[in-house]
This record gives sequence, C-alpha cells and structure tokens, in this order.
Amino acid sequence: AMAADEVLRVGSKRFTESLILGELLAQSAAAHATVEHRQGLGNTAIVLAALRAGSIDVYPEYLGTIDLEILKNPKPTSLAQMRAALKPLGLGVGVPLGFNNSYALAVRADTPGVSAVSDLVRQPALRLGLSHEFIGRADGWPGMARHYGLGVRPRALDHGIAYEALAQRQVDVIDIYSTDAKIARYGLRVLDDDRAWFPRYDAVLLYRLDAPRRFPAAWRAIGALEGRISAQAMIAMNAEAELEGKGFTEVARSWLAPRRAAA
Ligand code: PBE
Repeated sequence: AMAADEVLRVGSKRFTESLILGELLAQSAAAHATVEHRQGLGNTAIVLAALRAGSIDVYPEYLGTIDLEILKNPKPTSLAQMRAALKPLGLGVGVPLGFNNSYALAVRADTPGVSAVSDLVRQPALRLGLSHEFIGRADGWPGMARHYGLGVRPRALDHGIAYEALAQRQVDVIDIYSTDAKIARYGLRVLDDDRAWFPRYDAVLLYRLDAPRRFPAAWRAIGALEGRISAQAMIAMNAEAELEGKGFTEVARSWLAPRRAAA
C-alpha cells in the first residue's frame, strides 16, 4: 500500500460538538496509528462526500441524520435497515457514544404564550431565524412546517450566531441542538415537539467499512468510546469550548486524560 493509505483520517462537521468529537476520535486512535483530523469540513453533505470519496475514513454523525438526510428515508427506520442501506455504499455505522443531540426550536424565556411547537401556529408575528442546514434538510424546516401547519417564512442564519441574534431580539425563535451549552447560558425555553416531528439523533460513528480492517488497534481504541459520553458530559464539553473559550483539542485532551490514567 502507498504511504498515504497508512494514515487514519478523521473528519468533522463545522460546529463545536463535531470538532470536539473528531478530536476525541483522533486522540483516542493516535497511540495506534498515524492520525489526521480534517477539522470542520462543512455541512453533512460535504463531510459525507469526503467519506464516500475516501478523503476521510470516519466522522461523528447522528442516527436521525443518517436515516432521514443521508439515506433520504421518508420515515425513521431501524439501525439494521440503516446498516443494510449503507453497506452497498461501502459505509458502516456503529459505536454509539451515549447521547442524543436533537434539533429543537427555542425562544427567549420572556416570550409569552409559546411552550410547544404547535403554539407557533397562533403566533404568526414571531420571527424565525433558522440555520442554513436546518432550512434545507429533509428532517428540517420545510417538512416540519407542513407537519405543524406553520406558514411563517424563516430567516436563514449561521448557527454560530443564532443565540446572540435571539438574545439581541433580532429574531424570536431559533433552531437549537439539544446539547448546546448556550441553551442554559441564555436561559432559553426549548419548545416541546408536541407532534413528534423529530427523530432521535443519537451520536454514532459513520465510517468506511474498510477502516476497522486497515486500522484494527486504532479502531479498538476508538471503540472504547462507546456509551461513554452522556448528554450532560457532552454539554459540559461544549460549554468549555463555547463559553470558556477553550480550544476543542484541549477540551478533548482533558476529557480523555483521567480515563487514560485509569486504563
Ligand atoms: N445536529 C442536531 C445534527 C442533527 C441534529 C445538528 C447535531 C446534525 O446532523 O449535525
């Protein structure tokens, strides 16, 4: 094999949590292989294209995203069905990390009359500021608006500035990721998905099926992350990066250090 084949390449999407998880994978594997973390490549479509092209071997993904956005299933399916559909693409899914990171809508705590998504039907004056990917996704806004009978037109914004735009009253409703540290920081009210639009978004690894064969020892080290990250732990890591300004490399290193010492 060429030298380039000996490098295990980890990818990540362009948001804090994905970058931290990518670092956790890369640092876990580093004692067993030459590892490169291609950080924050872009949205789901871009990172998936990199995986399919072989420019990366593995990246952190979410089950509902694989099911509805990547495989374009109209309704949530089972893990076995997802595996069967991914196999012809040369891809596998596994190593559930231990937490769910769902999309949800949220408002400022002082917003009257809205506690569930269906309440938005009676509040057409509220201004929605939704992230670009959410507006374009199969499991995102267009389907959700039909599902709930919502006629309002959202403004598109970057998730990185959504919380600040909401706090500054430039918009009244944003899409959040349930493990975002800023939900608590800004004291937001997360709206109940009372008509059950969103699937589960359990964090997992999406990988090329040849990766575990090419890097057996590194893969075992990555596999040790299975079930180890609770939602609370993920929120705490996101907080270190987003609220305390720590680099995601450092956040991942501090999470791994005591576990390494114990191993
Ligand atoms: N998320 C929240 C997922 C979907 C739900 C943004 C973390 C993602 O596909 O990246």
